[in-house]
Order: sequence, then structure tokens, then C-alpha cells
Amino acid sequence: MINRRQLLLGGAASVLAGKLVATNASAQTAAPLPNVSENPQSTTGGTHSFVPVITPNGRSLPWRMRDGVKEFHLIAEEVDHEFAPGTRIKAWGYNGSTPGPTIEAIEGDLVRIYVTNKLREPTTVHWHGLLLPFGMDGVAGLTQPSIKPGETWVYEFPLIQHGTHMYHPHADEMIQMAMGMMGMFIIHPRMPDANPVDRDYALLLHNWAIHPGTFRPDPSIMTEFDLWTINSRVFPAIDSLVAQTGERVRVRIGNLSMWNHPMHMHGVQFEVTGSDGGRWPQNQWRKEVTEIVGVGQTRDLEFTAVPGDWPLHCHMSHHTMNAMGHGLPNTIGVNQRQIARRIAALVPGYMPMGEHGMSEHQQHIDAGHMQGPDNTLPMMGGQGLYGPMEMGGMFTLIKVRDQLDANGGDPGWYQAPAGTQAYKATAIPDDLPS
Ligand SMILES: [Cu+2]
Repeated sequence: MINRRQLLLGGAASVLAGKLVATNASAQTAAPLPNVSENPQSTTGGTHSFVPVITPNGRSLPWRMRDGVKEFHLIAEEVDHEFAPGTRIKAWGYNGSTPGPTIEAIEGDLVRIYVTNKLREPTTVHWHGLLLPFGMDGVAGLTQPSIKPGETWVYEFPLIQHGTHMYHPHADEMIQMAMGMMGMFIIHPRMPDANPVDRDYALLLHNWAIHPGTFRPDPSIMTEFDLWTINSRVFPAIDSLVAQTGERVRVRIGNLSMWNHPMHMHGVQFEVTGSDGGRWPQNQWRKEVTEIVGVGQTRDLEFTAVPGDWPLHCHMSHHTMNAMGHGLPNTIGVNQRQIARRIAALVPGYMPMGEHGMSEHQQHIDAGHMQGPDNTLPMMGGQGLYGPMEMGGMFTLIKVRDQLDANGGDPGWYQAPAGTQAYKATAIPDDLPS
């Protein structure tokens, strides 16, 4: 099989004139990449082994060791992206996906990251939160000339910290990030953790303006987004986070959207144990059930898993909805029957809704009564064991079982043990105070 890099660089080699000088601390145009295939991902890299990060609906970027340097290759390019079955767009990302693959390394590693620009405009990569030489910071015009279409540049720096970090362009930033260009950069500590985790998840929050019926994000939108995503997916199409009872689980959450997101977890009090500042000393950990992950911030949430299918979601309730209109007249409590009859005469199929709330919206969608515009998701969805969940957007489930299957996949729905579930009352006691 032809190496992807050979394909890539065959035509471009003539423009790659610069030569990498390892001691020169600024990003360089790349010499042709050597013809060596990538090594498989390893879970041991430094002085100890660590639990590799799981990126739901994503993957970690492969790397190889070459003369003591960990080498990666990021490719900025347009990607066909699916938020959920039924909604596909033209986004921009890295190596075929948005977010780009998670970069995973170990404190003390020397990394060399080749960045190839397959977009039609210049880009750079900024390593958000990393401590590095000025010339490697990836700010177009300030720390380097931007990476022109077709060029490959090299960033090379030692990792002198650990923690949950991110990467994104710092060239035409508003457009390129709105189009989906971003990824996580996880650095494991060189020394073993005092309280190691059994599972480690990485989630990147984003928002998108995909106007009904359209196929490209609208980068001009500042506040009225219609899709709120975890790893560029919306509920119910976000992979569940699975764990076994009693395991220590870390959920790393980064936010490169345009809103702050109060991320709320059911079933546990998690501890906030770290951020882009690394894993905090234990006396700084604090117990919470909701943690705001601000724009440009990362937070690490750790907890001991208890059985159930526990929601993890943004608590801005509009952020757990999919495409929806804003600025509409409020119809709660309004009897629309008369006006609906008149509108239906003009607009066949018109359906009044919202007199008693929006729950009926999902019922209509599920029954196939309401066809939205092309390429537009219903506002809410997701069927649980007991009916519609009426959720969307930044919502997923932490599925914990005493014993997961050998493949560790999604275990299906949790069945509450007898006697531990809410039940319908047969009567209201006479002496019940209210
Ligand atoms: Cu939110």
C-alpha cells in the first residue's frame, strides 16, 4: 500500500524548500518526510505506562519515534462531517475529521509535528496552553509566516508540562474555528499519578451555525448557533462513556466554542482535579456536580463510577437541543386552533405546536408527521427504555455496569433494580402535607 505521506508529498516536494534545523526554535517549512510507515500507538512511552485517552467518536493521532523524537503529521483539510445520521456538512478539520485527532504524548517528550495545509487559504496551528519557544506558538504574522496552501511546516518543541490542552488555527481564526478546526492535546505526567484513573475520556465542546437546509457552517454567527456538539457530534449520536462499577473515571473537557458551558453530571459528585494547568495538587480538588468550562478553558472531572446510565450534559438547556428557531412568538398557553386552520389553508401541512410545551415536538417527529428542511436535525430526540428523552446537542450518557462485555462497547440500557425506581402512585395519602 502506498504510504499516505508519499501520496501527499509526491506532488508537493518541489515547493518544500526549507530544511528543518532542530536547534532553531521557530516553525520551519518542511524537508520531504522520510518514507517510514507510522508505528502503532503505544501505551508506554516514558518512565511508566498510562491509560490512553479515549476520544468518543474520534481517535488519537498515530505517531512514530525517530531518533528520540515523537513525530506526528497533522493535515488541515476540508472534511465531510456527520453530526448525526441525516445531517452531513462540509466542514474543515484535520486528518479527515472534526475535531482533529487527539494528540497524546508524555511530559518530557520532544515532539515534531508536521502540519500540511490542504485548505485553499493560509493557516497555522497554535498549541493552546503549551509552554514552548515563542517561534513555535503558531500565531500567523507574529511568530511565523502563515502556512500557505500546499505547504508543510514543522513545529518542534519539548513538552515541559502535563495536562489537558487543545490545538487550533491562529490564522483567519474566526472562520477556521467556526468551520471545525480544533483538537485536544493531552500530555500525560512523567511521574505516575498518586490516584491513577482507570478510564480517561476527552471531550471537546463546540457550536455551529448550520442554517436549515444548508451544508456549510456560517462563520458570521456570533450567538445564535443551532448545533451544540461534543466532539462535533450531537445527541443521540454521541458515543456513551462506558465504565465498570468502582472504576475511577476522568472526563477531560475542553471548550473552543463561543459560549461557556456549565457541564453537569448525574449520579456522582465529581472532583475537579485539573485543567490546562495540569493535574492540581489534591488539596485543590473540589467536589461539584456542575462545572463551567469557559471558552478557551479545559477542566478534568474525576469520579468513582456507580451503576446506571447517567446523563452528562451542558446545563444551558438550549444547548441540549438541536436545530431550532429563535425569536419566535411565545405560544405557551395560547390556543392556536383558529389561526392554525387559516394558516393551514395557505401552507399545507402547517402544524401548530407549543401550547402546552414542546414535548409534543418529538412525538410529531418520531411519528414522521413533521419533515424538517433538508439536512436539518429535529430539535430533540433520543429514545430511552421508557420513551423519548427529548434531548439533543451537548448531552451524552455515562454507562456504568458491574461488568462490561469483553469488547467494552455500549452495554445497552440500564435496568434499575427492583425497588429502586420511581413508580406511579395508586393514591395520594389524605394526610400528606403540601
Ligand atoms: Cu452549553
